[in-house]
Amino acid sequence: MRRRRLLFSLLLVAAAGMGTAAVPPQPAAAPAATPLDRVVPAPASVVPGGAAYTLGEGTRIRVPGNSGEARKVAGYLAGLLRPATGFDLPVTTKDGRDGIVFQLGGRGTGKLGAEGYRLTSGGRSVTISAARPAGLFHGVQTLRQLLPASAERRTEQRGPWTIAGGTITDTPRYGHRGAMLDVSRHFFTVEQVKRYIDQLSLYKINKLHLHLSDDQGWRIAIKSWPKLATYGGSTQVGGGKGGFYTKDDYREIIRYASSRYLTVVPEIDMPGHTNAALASYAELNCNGQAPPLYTGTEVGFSSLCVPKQRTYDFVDDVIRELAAMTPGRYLHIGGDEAHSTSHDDYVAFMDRVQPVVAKYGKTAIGWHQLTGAHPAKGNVAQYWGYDKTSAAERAQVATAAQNGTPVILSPADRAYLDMKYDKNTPLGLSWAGYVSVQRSYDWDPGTYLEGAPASSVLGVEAPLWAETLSTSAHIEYMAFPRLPGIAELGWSPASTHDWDAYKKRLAAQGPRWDAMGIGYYRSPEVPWPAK
Ligand code: TNX
Repeated sequence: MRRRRLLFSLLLVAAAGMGTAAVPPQPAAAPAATPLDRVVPAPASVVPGGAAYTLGEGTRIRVPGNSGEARKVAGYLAGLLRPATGFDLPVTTKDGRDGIVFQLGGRGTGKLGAEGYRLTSGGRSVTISAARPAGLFHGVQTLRQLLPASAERRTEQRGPWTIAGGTITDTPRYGHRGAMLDVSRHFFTVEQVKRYIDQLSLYKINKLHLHLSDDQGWRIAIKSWPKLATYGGSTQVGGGKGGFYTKDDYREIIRYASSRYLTVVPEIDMPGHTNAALASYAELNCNGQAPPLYTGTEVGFSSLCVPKQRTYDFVDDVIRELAAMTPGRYLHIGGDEAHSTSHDDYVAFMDRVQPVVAKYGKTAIGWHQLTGAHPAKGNVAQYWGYDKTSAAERAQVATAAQNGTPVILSPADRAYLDMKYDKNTPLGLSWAGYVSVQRSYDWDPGTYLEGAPASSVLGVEAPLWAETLSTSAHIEYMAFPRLPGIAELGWSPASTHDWDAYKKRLAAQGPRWDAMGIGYYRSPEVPWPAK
């Protein structure tokens, strides 16, 4: 690093000679450190106080003990902070009381569970303790937000890199904090998915649901039915060239997600939303004729052929191959908007498909229409109703929840990131109404679905459907600033819920997104600092 410092000074001299500043002028007084509670999602407990800690040229990241995983998280943190600070930030297994200290296991960490952490900052060190590596990782996300936003830039910035003194003790409200990306309506590359994964992990999201098949495209290679991907994946909404993930691509997404402590939940939507599959194999159609590929945005016109045995050969092969590639416990089988499948056929289909998921060792998640069939024990319903969803339909989901079906909440008029913010939003849809930032944040997952016991709620998920979205910039404009609100509903205790306080914490994220190159929607509901 010394060499880089020297180079940096030379550049400064050179720049001074040209009459331009290489770095912004130093503010008269260093800005106050970020208060410990200005974090999204809100931590469960914050006790501020004591001296602040400032990172310096000699700061080390200490990972005593021999956990390779903890060392990886430390290396990840060093990689995040080196560019802006210009510090070496070596990761060492040497014990010591100064620097950034990771403590895995040990005294007092038992209560932190699988994902919780404690962050203690003061004087000569900031310590992150956790029972499990996921907790260290989430603690790192908090640490990032306590540093100045410029820490997120990829070029050297001026400090100071000060973290306020005190202790945060933090564990999640729910174990399931998801985001869904629709890669079917428009295909997103592995690189684009990784970029979104990095953004999700900032807010402690721990599930990435990939909507891998729909009418417009089949996006995952299946060896026993190769044309699903090569033909069924060859287009997208609007008629672009589409694409699909090879098995290696898919494994790379899973590897990357798990390095950010997210589990991938793959979805094959059935029996509706299957035009891409039906177009690829004539034998899957009741009339034996393959329809053309589809590039529009209508829903509800396609169905697998429920009475045909070949359908179940297909389902078995797809689920077997997908299960073999997927380390997580869940496979999502869709089941929404099967408007071209009769009710009896729908029930018969779900009765045959759920045991296949179980046979390959997985738990099925279905969109909440699954509760109109016979959800198998342990299988999960994902509620995506909205304010116009009938009382009967809500009651059907609530009754299933009372009878033991766990529920993930994705109410479309709250959690759907593809809904327009208001009438002027250039992207997105509005069938569930406009979803402002406040509306997406201001609800309680514990009491939202009347009649569903609070204990049936596994957590929340923010789906992002991609009929109108085809670039990372589109994803980011719709996800930010609403995604952090859904993440907070999943992580933070209900007692922290307060829109007026939340919008100020959210506003402080704006400069971070600017530093990261995330083009968010500057909603007038949020008091963003001036740019
Ligand atoms: C409904 S939500 C759908 C999707 C659409 C989405 C658009 C759900 C389970 N089905 O097919 O993409 O609306 O907002």
